[in-house]
Amino acid sequence: MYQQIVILTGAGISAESGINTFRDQDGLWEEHKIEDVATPEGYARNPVMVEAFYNARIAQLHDGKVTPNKGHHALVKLEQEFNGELLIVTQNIDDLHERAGSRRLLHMHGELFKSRCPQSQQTFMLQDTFGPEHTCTCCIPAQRLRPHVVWFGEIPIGLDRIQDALDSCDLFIAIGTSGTVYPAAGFVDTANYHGAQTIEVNLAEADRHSKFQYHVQGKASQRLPDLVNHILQGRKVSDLSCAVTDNLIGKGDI
Ligand code: BJW
Repeated sequence: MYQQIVILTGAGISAESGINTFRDQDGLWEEHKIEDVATPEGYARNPVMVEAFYNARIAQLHDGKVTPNKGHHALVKLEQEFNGELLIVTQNIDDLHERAGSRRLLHMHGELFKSRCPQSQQTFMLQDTFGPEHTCTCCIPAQRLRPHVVWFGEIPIGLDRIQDALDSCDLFIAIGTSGTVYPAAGFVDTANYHGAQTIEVNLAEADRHSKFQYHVQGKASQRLPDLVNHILQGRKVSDLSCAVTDNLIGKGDI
């Protein structure tokens, strides 16, 4: 039985709820230049365009068709029924984990429904959408509120808490993330270093150079319910046979 689990989620877990990922076909980075919409420099150059990018994503989340999927719900079941420590670290800025019912959750790249004062760093719940009329109540003169998201070159949120959890976890699960963006992409190294079992759930096939010991290929919504049941039965991911293909590290091949 595991004692401490850390789960990292990425855009793939929300894909089946209708939210585009970043780097897959039709992903957000196909239509938008990263340096324009996901850097502080891009925002400084053209705040109106960046706000429009986030306002469109807010509108999508308000669309009644976007709801949490079975992957999000499986993680809620794990949180509610697992007796040990558990932390879900999400790179996603949507609120689908919360809507499903997850509470032990940390948004390391920020939250779409919050804004932040660029001077005091105080956060505010976003009432509506971003725009020049949205100013802070903490400074004189009032500052234009920016999206509460972590852009390239900025320091992610909650790294001390994440580091503590990774240092002592015995299971690390990464779900629906391409592992291209650091520091999140390096969490598996920390977990491996501390002796945790590490497993990835992804639509894509296992990468030959993957750092994960185990790989479950498939849609998060289809694979997570079984994986969660397996863990709640007190079994190790290393016991899985058909559901999990032992990855190269697990086999000692490399
Ligand atoms: C499914 C599925 C289904 C699909 N089921 N799976 C050179 C080397 C190393 C690092 C750097 C470097 N140069 C610069 C850096 C640092 C930089 C970085 O990592 N750059 C890389 C691109 C190289 N990182 C940063 O700048 C970060 N800050 C930082 O490093 O600070 C310094 C510091 C750190 C620590 C201590 C002290 C100092 C900040 C990164 C901020 C990232 N921000 C974004 C935008 C957030 C706001 C927004 O949403 O608009 O975060 S970028 C974007 O990528 C977003 C995501 O959270 C993030 C990760 O994407 P994700 O989730 O992995 O999505 P995809 O699309 O890439 O992958 C989807 C996956 O799902 C795929 O694998 C599919 O197969 C799978 N999938 N459907 C299961 N149904």
